[in-house]
Amino acid sequence: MSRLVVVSNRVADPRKTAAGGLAVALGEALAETGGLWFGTSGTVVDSGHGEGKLHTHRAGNVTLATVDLTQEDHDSYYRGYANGVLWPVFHYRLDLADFDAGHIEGYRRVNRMFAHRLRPLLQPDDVIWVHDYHLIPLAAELRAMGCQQRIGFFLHIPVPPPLILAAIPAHDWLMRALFAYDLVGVQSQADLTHLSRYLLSEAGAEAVGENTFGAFNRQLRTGAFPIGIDVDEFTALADGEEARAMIATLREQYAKRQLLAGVDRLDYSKGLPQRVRAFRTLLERYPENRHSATLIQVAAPSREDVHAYGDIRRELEGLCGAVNGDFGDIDWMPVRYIHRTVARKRVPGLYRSARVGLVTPLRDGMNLVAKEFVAVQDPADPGVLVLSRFAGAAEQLRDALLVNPYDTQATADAIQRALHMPLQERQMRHARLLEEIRRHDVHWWRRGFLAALTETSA
Ligand code: ADQ
Repeated sequence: MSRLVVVSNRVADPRKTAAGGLAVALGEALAETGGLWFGTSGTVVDSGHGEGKLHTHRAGNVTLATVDLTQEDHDSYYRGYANGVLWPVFHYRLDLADFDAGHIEGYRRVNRMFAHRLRPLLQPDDVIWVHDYHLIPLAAELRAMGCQQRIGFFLHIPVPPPLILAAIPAHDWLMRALFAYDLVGVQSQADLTHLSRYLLSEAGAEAVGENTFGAFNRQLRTGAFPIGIDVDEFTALADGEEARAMIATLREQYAKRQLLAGVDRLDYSKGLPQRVRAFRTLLERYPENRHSATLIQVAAPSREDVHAYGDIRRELEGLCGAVNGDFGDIDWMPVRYIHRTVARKRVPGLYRSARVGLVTPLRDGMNLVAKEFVAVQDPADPGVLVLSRFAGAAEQLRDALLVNPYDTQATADAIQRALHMPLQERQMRHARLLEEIRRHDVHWWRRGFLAALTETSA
């Protein structure tokens, strides 16, 4: 059996619970064959002080290999290009992209440096699995150094329509690099359709079979592999001490209220201002919810050195303050906004205490919060998931209340329906959602991807 090599921007020690479901699932796959996980260390060093220095350590039979970045590389590769260009464009936000030419140079340079550091660690029959938009050109760099192993790529974020992708200066270079992979996986059927149309119309590729394309003397297989969660790992967290303490506290403090919960990174793709506006509209149109409905919105600080992230923070704080000022009372605060990462062990407690889970991104590759919310509900008295139709998860979670987050009134109406949904309907919807997330969990995802990658001819 071939050894698995995982490459991602950040590396997590799979044995630590804080690492999360994805790290646990990849860690499991790595441990099956003994493997290597390669990425950045998270340490930023001054130029000339050991940039690209490789650190390795063992975690069981898995080797974690990480490299340091210089401040300049971090600014151009990570902040400038990956998060300042690719993240907004792939989330349909051309208006937020900063196409400064210097960033793409850094992105190329760092991907080349990764390839140089990784190459000596590789064995001839390794299977290499590269993750996400930070590393699109990595396989092309490895191939240029003579690597012939099977290499697969999974994109965690959405694929926009071809003309949006084509607005990226040098998009042809970027997307041509995909042909160095044997398999490219995306989250949803919608993403797969966009990718196929791009390859045919912009990259001059030929369809040579189902979801298989030929160009630049190579064949590329593509597929939709919707990522899931580790349902058992997450429900075990819900039964843990921290989650139970959280449930007890919330139950005591909000005994007479109905809780709505939102848990996100503070990112413009997550639709947070739109969500607070919908909640405001709920209180305006359906006054029976006043003094009762309470939104707890946790927004983890994220990429604060990228300009657009400061703007979204200020907007959100203003909107939450206005709802509390206009509707709150001495004994009731409609919105509790927390700008913090909540410990992973406590998150299930918040989900489980909520009557409604609000997952309303403007665009999202998948959105694991939606699946986590479903996983930890009490089947006898479950909360209701209100889910954006623009999250990849909406293709699978058809029994959620699907909303268009740009439509404030319709979203408020859906929240009203969720808050007042009869028990039987809640149970029925929840049972179907739970079955879906169990059937298509994170283990199913990684097995499916790796099986498809192994089938490709190296
Ligand atoms: P993200 O954009 O980070 O991931 P998501 O899928 O929702 O989004 O995962 C977030 C994870 O972080 C969840 O496990 C959640 O519990 C946790 N989290 C979020 N906010 C938190 C907070 N304030 N405190 C504590 N924990 C918090 C990217 C893509 C997604 C895709 C995933 C996986 O953008 O579309 O689903 O990768 O492929």
